Amino acid sequence: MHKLLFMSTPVGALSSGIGGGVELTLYNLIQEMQKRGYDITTIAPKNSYFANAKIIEIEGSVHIPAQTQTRDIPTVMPKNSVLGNMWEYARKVQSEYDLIVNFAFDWLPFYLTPFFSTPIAQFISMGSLSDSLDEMMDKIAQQYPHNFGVYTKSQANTFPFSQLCEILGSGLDLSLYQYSEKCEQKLAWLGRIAPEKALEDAVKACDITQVPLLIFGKIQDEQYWQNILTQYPDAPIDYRGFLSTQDLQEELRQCQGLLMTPRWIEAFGNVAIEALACGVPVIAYARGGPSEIVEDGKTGFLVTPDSVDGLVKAINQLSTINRYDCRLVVEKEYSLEVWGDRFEAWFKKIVKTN
Ligand code: HBI
Repeated sequence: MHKLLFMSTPVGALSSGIGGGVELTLYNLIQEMQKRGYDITTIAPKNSYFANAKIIEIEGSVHIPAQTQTRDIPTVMPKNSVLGNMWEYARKVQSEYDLIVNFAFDWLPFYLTPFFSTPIAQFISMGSLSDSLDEMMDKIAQQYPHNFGVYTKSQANTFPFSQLCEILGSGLDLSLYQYSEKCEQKLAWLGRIAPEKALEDAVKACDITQVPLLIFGKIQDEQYWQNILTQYPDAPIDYRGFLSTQDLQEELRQCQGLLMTPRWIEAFGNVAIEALACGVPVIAYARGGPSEIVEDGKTGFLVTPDSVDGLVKAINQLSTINRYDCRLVVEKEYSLEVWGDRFEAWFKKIVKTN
């Protein structure tokens, strides 16, 4: 196994921030596998860009983000779908590759899998969101029982084929994140600004405690963002924008804590390990990926889901956390090397068994 073809998400161009956590996962995996001598090519929508990566840009209409739809929505294919165009190209070049890795959370790639001769590893970037997609994923998982990889057990448990999922966790290039012992009296919130991330809870908690809140990330839902500003006109918030990792960690590491308020089952929560890598404790709702990352009382606090009072209580206990413990846990469990080993072993198992 030497040449790998990565198939990106169709929701937007890589590095636009629309792709959320899967963009960071894709970027880190490309870097780590190239370091191990693999030849990686990525197929992605037009205007995608990653440093130090081979990207084939494909024209076409981007797809609706699945998490904005309800469970019963039929699968929708836009005119001139970029996803259709990406997979048409992949079919033509597949014989040049030892393995294809799908990162799209969409019906089409799963449907096409049995029509491909090159093995396809399916990396699932979210928890279950749609009945028609669950049905198609389950059908393919039964046919290719080794080929489904996820971030966490709680994410796997949202699918009917949970027992078949390879739990891969996540990883970070720790050299990009500088540990900071000291911090100022301010909190951070980091992620796509969209309803499923429930930023409003973090803003409300900071309105109550009057601790300043730095907000980082792409505004994916403008109306949702405006509603928050209208609802909490006096909250001490400062929108910092969608920053590069370098600029983000410079500001993040000065914070007393990160607030994670996912309304949905967060598949992993890369932002949690980004904060911990800087020595910043994480206060998170006890659901999904973050509940498997944060050690309550040691590297942050796990709070009753959707309880703003719980957030407020935890904010007042942040000074009891030893910030260096946060950095240590990331070095031990979430380095690129440890994570790369898990992915490489999974890829080898798929090539061997397909
Ligand atoms: N929605 N339709 C669709 N397809 C994706 O690949 C997709 C998505 N929503 C979000 C998403 N991928 C990634 O941002 C995940 O990391 C959340």
